[in-house]
Parts: sequence; C-alpha cells; structure tokens
Amino acid sequence: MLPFVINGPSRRALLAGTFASLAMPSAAQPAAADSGLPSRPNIVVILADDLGWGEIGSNGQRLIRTPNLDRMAEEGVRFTTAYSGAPLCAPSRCALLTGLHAGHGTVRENPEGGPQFALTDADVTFAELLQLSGYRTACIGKWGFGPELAGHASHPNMRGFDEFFGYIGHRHAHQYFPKYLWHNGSKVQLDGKSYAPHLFRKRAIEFIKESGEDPFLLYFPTTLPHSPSVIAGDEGRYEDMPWSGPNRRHAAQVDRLDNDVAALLRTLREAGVAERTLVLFTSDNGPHREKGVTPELFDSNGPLRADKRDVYEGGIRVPLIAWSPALRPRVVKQPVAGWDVLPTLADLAGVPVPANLDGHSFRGLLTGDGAPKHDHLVWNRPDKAQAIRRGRWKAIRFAPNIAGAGPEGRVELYDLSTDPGEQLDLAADRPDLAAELLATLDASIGDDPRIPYGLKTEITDGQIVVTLQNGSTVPWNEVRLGLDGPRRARAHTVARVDPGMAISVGFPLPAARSRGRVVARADFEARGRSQLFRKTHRGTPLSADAVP
Ligand SMILES: [Ca+2]
Repeated sequence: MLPFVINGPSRRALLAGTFASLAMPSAAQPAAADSGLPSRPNIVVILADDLGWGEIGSNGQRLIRTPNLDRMAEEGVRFTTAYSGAPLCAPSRCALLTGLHAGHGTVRENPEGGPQFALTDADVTFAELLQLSGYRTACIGKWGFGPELAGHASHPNMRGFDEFFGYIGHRHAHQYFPKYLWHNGSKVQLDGKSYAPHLFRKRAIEFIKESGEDPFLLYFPTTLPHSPSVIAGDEGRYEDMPWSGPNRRHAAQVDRLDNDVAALLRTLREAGVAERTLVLFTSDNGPHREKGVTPELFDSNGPLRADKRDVYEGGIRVPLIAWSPALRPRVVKQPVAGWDVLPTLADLAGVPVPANLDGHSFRGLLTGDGAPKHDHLVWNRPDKAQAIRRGRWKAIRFAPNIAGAGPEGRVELYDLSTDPGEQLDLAADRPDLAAELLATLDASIGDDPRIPYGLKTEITDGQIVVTLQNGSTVPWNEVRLGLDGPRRARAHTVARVDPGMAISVGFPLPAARSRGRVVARADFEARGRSQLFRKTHRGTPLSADAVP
C-alpha cells in the first residue's frame, strides 16, 4: 500500500488569519552560548495553590517560616513582579499550561456550581511540547479541569503527560484525605487516612529517581496551602501561637509546602541531576481568606491590595523563583506572567514555539541576557472585573453591579510605580489614559482559533495515518514521517511543511500478531535545529483485523 500525502493548510489555519502579521518574538532562537543552563534541562514546575506573594520569607513574610524557599530564592532567580494568569485556580492553570492569557485561553473562569471547565484537543500544553520532543512527563497533584473521565480530551494523559497522579477536578482537591485519587486512567481507592500531599511528594521523589537518559518534566501542582486548613499530624512550630486554629494550620500548611520543596531539591541532588535541572516555583493566585484564615494576620499579600479572586495586585502577583545550580543568583524586576511559562519551557527544550501565543520566553532573564518586555498584560474575569497593565499604569474595569460598582460598572486607574498598593485612583484625573488602556484590553480579548500543532495518529481505511501539523511560526524542513514500534514502517520524506500547514501519511497497519505500542515519529529541521517528535498512538486497537 502506498503512502498518501496531504500537504495543505489545516482548516483552523485558514480561519486564523495571516501569519505575516505576527509580531510575537519567537522563543525558538538558538541558545546563547553563555546561558548558564544546559541544553534541554530537566524541568520541575512547582505550583502552590493560593499562596500569597507575601507568604514566603524572601518576599518579606515574618510570621510563617519558609527557610527552604528562602534559600532557593537566595541561590536562584527571584522575580519580584511575576503575575499569575488569573486571580483564581482554573483560568490561572490554563494560562500556565497553554501560554495564553485569560482573554484568549480556553478556560477563563472557575465554575460556579456547574461542571468543571475542560481543556480541549486544540489546547497545546507545555507538557505536550516537551513530550513530543522526548521528555518524560508527569503531572502529580491537582489538575483542576474536568470531567473526571479517562480518555477525555481534558484528561492530563491526553494533554501531554505520560503519567498523572492526583485530583482531576478542583472540588475533589479540597479533600486532603481523599477516598480516591486518579492514577492515569484509573481511580485508585484509598482508605481516607492518607494525606494527599504526602502521597504526591512520595510519587514525585520516585519519578525523579527514575531519571534516565531522556530529560524529564515534573509538573507538581500541590494543593497546599488551599483551604480547608487541613494538615497531617500536629501544628509543629505554630502549635503555641496565639492565633485561631485555621490560621495556625494554614501556617503549618505553608511549612509543609516548604518542606516538600526541600525534599524535591534534595532528591534532585541525590539523584545527581540537579546540575541539569531547572526548578520553577510559583503560585496560581493570591492568598485566600477561606474557612477562618485571615490573610491580614500574616500580611499575606505584602504591600499589595486585596487577595484571591481580585484583579488588584494582591490577587494576581505571585512568588516566582527559578532555581538551578547552573544559574547565578539574581533579582528580576521585569514583569513576567504565567502565560510566559510555556514559551520559556519550549525555548529551553529547543522546541518550535506555537504561533499566536500571548507569552514570551523569559529564559534570558534567568541568565542575565535580557528578554522581550510585554507591551501589556491583561486579566479577564468577564463577569467580575478585567485589568490591564502597561508599563507603570494599570486600569481596572469592574462589571456592572460588582464590587460596589453601579449599573455602569466602574473604572479605576493606578500608577504602580508610585502606588503599588493601588490606593490612589487616578481614573477621574486621566480619563483619556484609562480609556486608551481599556481599548487595548478590549482588543486583547477574543476567540482566535488555535492552529493545530504536533503529531496525531488515527486509523482509517486500513491504514494508520500520521499527521504532522506545523502550528509554529517557522517552516519545518526535511520532514520525515514514519512509525516506530513492532514493525518500523518506511519513512516518508517531504521537503517542507510551512507554518499553518499539515502533512498526513498513511502506513499499513501492523499485523495483528505484532499488536502493541506503536509510536509515530517525525524528524525535521526547524530554524537550523534538528527535531525529533514522537507520539504514542492511543485509542483504536492497532490491528488490521480490528478495523471495521
Ligand atoms: Ca488557587
């Protein structure tokens, strides 16, 4: 059977408009010689849940001790002005994983009583990019998108993670002693007596110890210190503090988080891989005030205003620390955002970055080489409040009848260079500036279709069809498509797949007797760098006689 080839623009690319108009700096530049980071490092992303900017010692915390995070910040790169994608869980995680802010991302709100919002097949996560290029990938902790369904497009196994262990939905993650957790496509029944953060730490340590030749990505979205303030055992050094029970236990949760981070760093060192690993530590939004926790006691937002759910700085500015023995200590004041993480990780892994992202790589800020500055940053909770920061200025627009706003809504304007606490509203003095910022905000929100990216496989007409979709900004040259697996099919070569284009090649199905794991592969060159993408076929059984 001859291979067939379709080399044409994908449907979505046609919908997405012109590539020529894209001005986004590409993350796929060749690595700087003196970058200080090894090529294709292991990557660990630790995401705290509802940890405020001011809740770690290196950002000025006085009551809660975080000696391990403080040491990490001292040895590594501490960002003073890092923002989450949203002031609450699901949209913040969507931005982190997909490189899109909440004006473009798939998930822009937490559900209010309804089902958990889902990621889709169009969402290319940082895990998918790294998995395609040969990283071993795991997500251990709270995923935060529904439904709880194996094989669903929103399941972490379908979004680039070889391994998933944890909670799928965010409400389930409120149970610190869960009755079950998901491991890949199965529910693991538990006795309700195991503290989930302990299980997560244990599995993450094992995952690091399983390091082999391939680099790895460990995404570790812990539930700490999200409410309820449940800990395992006693309150440790906070037991005798004259605070409410929830506040003592909240402090103990942060202590536990600090110890979990220490355990992961220790494991990296003991496994001998620390030198070629980059660890990012951040939080998904500002501090919570739930179930008796009072952020005022701890000054959890530092000098900033408000907390979780607000688009004031306290809701969206978060700790961000980058650590690797290969990095020199530095403090970075340039604003970066959660949607910069995907392009940064793609840059580090040398993978062509998807087109139409909102983020930029901040790799150069880790090494002192500099990185492109955002013209503006936006946060979008359509039914509550929206915000935009451009340089020193920040404008906020509340939805009608929200937060004391009247039926017309309310606009506020702050100069963050002189007023980081957002106390002096200048909207009445500078209505022109506020209007200009809000016009930019409005133009930043939309539903651009995503351009398909990556490798996919499907079984049709007695063949396994491998499709390579160039959803990046640069041509992919000398493309060779083929199969790994029980019987290596002969590769098929084409000269070039342009941005927005796809190529499909059909290969004969492996015979029933050799049924097993089949892996599609694409070898190509992008911007002078050779690439190898591999993807394991999922779904339909791989035998000729199983095809209807
Ligand atoms: Ca959160």
